[in-house]
Amino acid sequence: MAKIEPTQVSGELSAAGLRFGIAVSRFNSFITERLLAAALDALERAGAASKDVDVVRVPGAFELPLTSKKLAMTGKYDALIAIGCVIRGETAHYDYVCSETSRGLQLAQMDTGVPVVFCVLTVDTLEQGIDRAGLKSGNKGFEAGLAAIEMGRLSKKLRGAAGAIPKKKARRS
Ligand code: INI
Repeated sequence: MAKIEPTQVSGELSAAGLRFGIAVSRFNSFITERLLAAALDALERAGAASKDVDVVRVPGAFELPLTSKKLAMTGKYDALIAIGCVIRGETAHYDYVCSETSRGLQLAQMDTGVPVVFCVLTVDTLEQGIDRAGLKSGNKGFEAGLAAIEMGRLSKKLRGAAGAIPKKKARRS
């Protein structure tokens, strides 16, 4: 059995003092507004203040990456949440919107260093979307809120460079 005791680093689920930006797609708003409500609920329960949360609406999921990147570049936010819902249709449109949205959101966080939580449902039917926005499968918006808090806290810690990670006292042998 290994005796090594690594330093453990993670982000606490406390939102007090953290600033959040949320980009929400108006396309399929029946779903996205429910995801948004649950994300806000998570932030509020964890102590976020109204003044520290901004909500920006965009036409569709495809517009989430650019908007998230612009929000990240303001330097105002500890974490962002991108909320959308793409429902498969009869053409390949769904595939383009899904792949470019996920790729763009990943690029936005990698380019800026600001965590961007992926809260874009990619579903085959409206029913699958509803299930994930407060029915059978819980609410992915709430999960996204928690992920944003954890990543916002973690990023703050890691940004603080070496001093942010607690040093263990050397054990006397
Ligand atoms: N946008 C969505 O957010 N969800 C969809 O299901 C969707 N479908 O199916 O077309 C969708 N399309 C619009 C797209 O995101 C852009 O807003 C549009 O192409 C303008 O750039």
